[in-house]
Amino acid sequence: MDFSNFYNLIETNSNFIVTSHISPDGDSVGSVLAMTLALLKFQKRVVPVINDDIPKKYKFLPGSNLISKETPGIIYDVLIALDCGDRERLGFEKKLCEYARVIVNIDHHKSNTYFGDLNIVDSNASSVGEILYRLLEGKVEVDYDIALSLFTSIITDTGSIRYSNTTPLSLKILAHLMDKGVRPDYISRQVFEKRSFKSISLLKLVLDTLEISVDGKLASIYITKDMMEVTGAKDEDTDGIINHVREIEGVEVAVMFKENAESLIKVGFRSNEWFNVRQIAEQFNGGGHLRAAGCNVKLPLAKTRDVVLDTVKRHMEESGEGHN
Ligand SMILES: [Mn+2]
Repeated sequence: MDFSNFYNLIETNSNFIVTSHISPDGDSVGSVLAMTLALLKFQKRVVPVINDDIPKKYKFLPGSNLISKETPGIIYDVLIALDCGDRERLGFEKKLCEYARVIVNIDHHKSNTYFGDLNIVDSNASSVGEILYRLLEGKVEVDYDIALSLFTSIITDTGSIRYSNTTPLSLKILAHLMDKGVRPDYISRQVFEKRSFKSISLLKLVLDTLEISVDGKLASIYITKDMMEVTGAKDEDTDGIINHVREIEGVEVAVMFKENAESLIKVGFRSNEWFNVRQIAEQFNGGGHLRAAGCNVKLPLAKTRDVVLDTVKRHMEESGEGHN
C-alpha cells in the first residue's frame, strides 16, 4: 500500500482529530490511542474523540483518559476516522467537513464507503491496528505505550488469533510488538478475563432465550431492555455473549438481538466456516466482515427477530455449505 499521501498530510498540517465508531471495541480504542500517541510524537496538536462511552476494560491503555466525548468546537485541519466503515457510525451530529478540512478514512471493513478525502482501506488486514503498525513503523518510534494499543487492536479483532482473519503478517506484527515489551498475558487478563458479576447475571438470562433452527446450524439469542435493567448490566457487558452460542457444536451462524429502545434493535451476526454474514447485515443497512457483522433495525424486538431470522434461514438454505 502507498502511504505517501498520508505522510504528506501529517507533514503539512498541525491540528488533528482522531476518531472511531460508536460502541467502541478493542480495535477502535486501540487504534485511536496508537494514532494519537504517534501524532503527539510528530509534535502535532491532537484530540482523540469517540462519541460514546469507553468500555472499562480498555481503560488500562495509556492515554485512554485523553479520549473525549465532547465534539470540538473549532475546525481542525484533519479528521482521521479509524475502524469505521461509514461516516454515520462515527456518531457525529454534523457533517464531517464541519469538524475538519480534510477527512482521512483508515479501515479494514470490506463494506467501507470510502467517505474520506484520503482512504486507506485494506480488507485483508485483521484490524486497523495492523494497518497502523505498517503505517507508523519506521516513521515514528513505536514505543511501549503505542505497542500496547496496537497489540490490543489486533488481539481483540482476531479473537486472540483464533479467527479466520488472522494472517502470518498479524503474527509477525504481534511478535514485533512483544519485542517492545508487550506481554500478551497482561493484555488478555485486562481485556478478556475481567467479567463483572452483572455481566454474568445477564449472561444467565440471555442464554435462556437460546433458539436453534436450520438443523442445528442457526442459533439466536436476545437481550431485552428489562434484562439490562434487572441485572444492572451495561452495554459493554453484552460483549462476547454471542460467542457462547457461536461455539455450540454444529452451529454455523449465531445471531444476537439487543433491544436498545422500543423499536430500535441492534443485531449482531457471527459465522464459523462458510456463511457470509455481511451480506445479511447489508440487507438491513448494516455492514461488517464475512464472519462478523451487524445492523440496526427499527422494528419491535419480536418483529425484528422474525424478519431477520427468516432472511438468514432463506440464505442458508439457498447458499448451502461450501458454496459461499
Ligand atoms: Mn476493526
